[in-house]
Formats: sequence, C-alpha cells, structure tokens
Amino acid sequence: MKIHLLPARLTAALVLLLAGSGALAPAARASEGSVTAKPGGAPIATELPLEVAVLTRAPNVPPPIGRKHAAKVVVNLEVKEVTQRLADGVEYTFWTFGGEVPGLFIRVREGDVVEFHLNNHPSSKMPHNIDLHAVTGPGGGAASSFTAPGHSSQFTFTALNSGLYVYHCATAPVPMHISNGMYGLILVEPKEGLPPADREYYVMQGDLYTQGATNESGLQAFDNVKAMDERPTYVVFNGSVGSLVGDKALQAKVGEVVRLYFGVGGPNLTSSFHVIGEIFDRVWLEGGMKQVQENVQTTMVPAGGSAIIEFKVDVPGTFILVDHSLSRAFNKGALGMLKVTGPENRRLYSGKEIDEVYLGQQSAAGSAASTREAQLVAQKAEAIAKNPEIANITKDIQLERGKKVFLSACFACHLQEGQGLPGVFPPLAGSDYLKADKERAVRTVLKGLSGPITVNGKPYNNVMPPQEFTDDQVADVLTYVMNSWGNAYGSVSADEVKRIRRAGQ
Ligand code: HEC
Ligand SMILES: [Cu+2]
Repeated sequence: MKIHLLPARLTAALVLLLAGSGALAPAARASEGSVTAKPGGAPIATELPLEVAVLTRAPNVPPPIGRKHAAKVVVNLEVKEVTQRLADGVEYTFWTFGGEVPGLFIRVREGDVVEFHLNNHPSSKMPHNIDLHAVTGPGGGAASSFTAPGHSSQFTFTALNSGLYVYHCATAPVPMHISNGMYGLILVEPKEGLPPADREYYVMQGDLYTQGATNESGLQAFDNVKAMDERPTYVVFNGSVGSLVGDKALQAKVGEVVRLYFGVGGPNLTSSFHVIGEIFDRVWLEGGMKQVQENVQTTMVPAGGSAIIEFKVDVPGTFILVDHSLSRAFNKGALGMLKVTGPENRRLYSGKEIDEVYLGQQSAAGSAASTREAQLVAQKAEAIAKNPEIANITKDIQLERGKKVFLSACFACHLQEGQGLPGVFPPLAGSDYLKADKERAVRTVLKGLSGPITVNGKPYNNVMPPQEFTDDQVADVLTYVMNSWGNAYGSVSADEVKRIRRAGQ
C-alpha cells in the first residue's frame, strides 16, 4: 500500500493538494526507448509506437502481449457507481472501475510507457482516484488522479517492474471505496513474456460490510462499524455471491493448463486460496516473477496482493475455488467453480462427482434454492400487498418504521411536529409543496434539494443534503410524513423509490 498513515480527512486534503499541484510521479526513469520526464506534470514524451490497451471484465484476461519491444500504451478506465446484485435478493451500490467488480483487467509489458486516463462518470456522487501498485511514484498514481464526477485525469508512468499488481481507489474513506468494489489487477508481463497457458482467468476476492445481516434482502448500505471491526457480512469472488457458480463457472478441458490471476482487494481480509481437488503445479508467489513454488495446496494472498496460480487439469469434474478460511466460503460467498470436461482417467481418480453433502447450501441445488426463495419472497410480498387487511397492518408497521427514520434524521431540521422553522426549514405538516408531487418528494430525500422554492405561499432558499437511506427507509419515512400532523397525502412504496433512484442514476 502506498497510502500514508494519516487520519482520513488529512489524507483527503493531501490528495487534493497533490492533485492540484499537478505533480507528476518521478516514474519516468528511462528503461527502454527514448523516455524523458518534463517538469510540471507534462506527459512523458516518447517516440514509442502507440497502442490502446484491451481491457477485460472478469473472469476474462486480455490476450498475451506478444510484442518484443516497448510501446506507449493508452489505458482508458471509467469509474461508475452502479446498483446491482450482491446475492440473491440482495442489492448493493458498488463503486467500480469500468462498471464491474473487480475492475477491468489491464495487461502491459515491462518497460511500456502507460498513459492513464481515469474518467469519473457524470452520474457518480463521489470523487475517486487510482493507486496502481505497479506504479513507482507518490500514491501509485493517486496523487495525480483525484477526479470529481464528470471529470477526467491523465498521468503517465513507466512500468519498471514486471509482476501481477493490485490497483485500487485511494480516496478517503479508503476502506469504504475499496469495499464498495474499487479494486482490480494490472499484469506487467516480463520482457520475455510468460509461458503459454491454455486458459487464463481473472478472479479477485473482496470483503463487504452491509448494515443488514448476511443474506438479509433489499438494497444494503455500507456499515462502517462492521468494517472497522473487520467483521464482513460477505466475502466474495468477483463482486457477488455465486459469480463463478453454475453456468457462470470457469471452464476447462482435461489435459489443459489453467492459469488464474488471483488478487485480493480486501480492504481487510487475506485469502487462504485453495481449489478443492487440485494441486497448484506452480505459484508465482505474491505476484512476483522470481519465486515460483511448486506443488502448493493453499496459497496465502495478502489484502492488496496477488498470486499467479497454474495447474494442469487431469480428470473431469467440478473443482471448487475457496478461501480456505471456510466460513467465508460456505457462509459468506467466497466460493467459485471450475468445470472440467473430458474423458475420465480411472487410474488417477475412480470417479463420483464432488459431494452435494460437502457443498451443502453452496451446491447447485442449494444455489437454485436461494434463487427460488428470492422469487417466492417477491411473490409473497405481492400477494400481501393485494390483501386489504394485511395491507392495513403493513401500513401501520410502515408508519412506525417511518417515524423512527424521521426521528433519526429529518426532525433535526423540520422539527418534531413537521412544523419547520420560518424562513429556514419549510414545514412538512400541511405542506402544499409536498402534497403536489410525490416523485419530487422522493427525489428530495434521495438527492437533497436546494435553490428557491415556495411552500404554502412562503419563499425558502436553503440547502437540504441528500439523506443516505435504503429504499425501504425512504418509503417508510415519506409515508409517515405524508400521513402525520393532519396530512393525508397517500403513501410511497419501496419499489417506487427504487424506480426513481434508478431513473436518477
Ligand atoms: C439538514 C437539514 C434537513 C434535514 C436533515 C432534512 N431536511 Fe428536508 N429540507 C431542508 C431544507 C433546507 C429544505 C428546503 C430546501 C430549499 O430551500 O430548496 C427541505 C425541503 C424538504 C421537502 C420539500 C419542501 C416541503 O416542505 O415540502 C421535503 C418533502 C423534505 N425536505 C423532507 C425531508 C425528509 C423526509 C427528511 C428526512 C429523511 C428531511 N427532509 C431531512 C432541510 C432538511
Ligand atoms: Cu473511490
């Protein structure tokens, strides 16, 4: 890690300061070709042939480089904040390098000059940057890449050292940015290249901290207390539970050499990486190029570290990728599959598929059951919503839940009886502005509100910050507000909030 051990706020200020000064990492030590650094952050001048990097989504890896000379490689990486599936019935707002967790795989050659463009999508709510462990220079590029939503940053570095390197966001609070999905791998191939392999795959492990318990349904928010205590609710491969299971399993044929580029984003846990039923023929330890260990059962990969793992598959069947700290695999999601097809070899192994009993709820049957359960829960919710008697009780529960949310946030400004403060905070009780437009009220809570408005004939021109709540909580609090202090303005459902949230992204 190239992050200074400073309090979060100071680090952010530092990063901003460095970004502002446009200081370029002194990474431009000439290695090959004519490479010179100009002062003041100007791009590194070079006569090298130009190439645009092919970036791939996990579990795919860009093709081997094949070049015998250095090149100037342009990398375009876009940061996007996206809400998507974390587990069956569970959604999470991921922050991503390229719309994917892990971030897109980058492949260059030792000695290449890399011109890096980090683009932060206009819909992002947060600024982000990038620290590539392959960079020699302050913050691994973080100092030159702090990028506000709708902006782009550019910096250039020379890939001096070959190896498999982690990259990650280094914007404060750093553990939150990483946990939310902001990590990936960059492979710097040695000049002579790597030995050929029949299959190359990209797998990365990360730990997530949700406010709800493991598998609690709905859109889940980040839980900072669990993160500080290093008590993850999920530990996953490639961004979600089941990302490498069933028809998304990795594939190979008997006799092929499989190579895994494995990394750990963390932010906190190390991985005891193991493939059930295989022995790693070779492991490039810690992602370095010199130490290649043979016949490894489990390789230890640190947070912010990597390993290159290679093995020939000799018999058909399903091989299970795990973090051998097994509660993480069997209860929190760190489990994937490699399906090998081809002829049996009875001399090596007598046959019989890996046991469903061994895999339990993580087996194909188990994961089908979770999917079915999520469907049934959705059906039940729909049936309940249609039954008027249950609907009334449901609404009462919603009002009580909404009141709790109101008392935890809104009442600080709008006051206990929703009466507001003349000229400063508009009233919610009897508000014609609230009554007029339900969707606008949802957007107000999700995104905040500023600028001149008129409520009950009186002008207000102040700022309401966005409120960080789940879809359920937003629906509950607005339903409460719309049915309290004499208001009778109808109700809001979590589905409506979800739709409006999506539309606004
Ligand atoms: C930090 C203070 C603050 C908090 C907390 C706050 N608001 Fe507001 N709210 C405001 C201000 C200020 C405005 C007016 C903004 C403007 O002038 O453009 C406003 C406007 C509104 C409006 C539209 C105007 C109206 O009176 O109908 C609604 C609805 C609303 N807030 C609901 C909520 C809800 C629900 C919560 C809690 C989830 C909440 N607010 C939390 C300050 C706050
Ligand atoms: Cu970030």
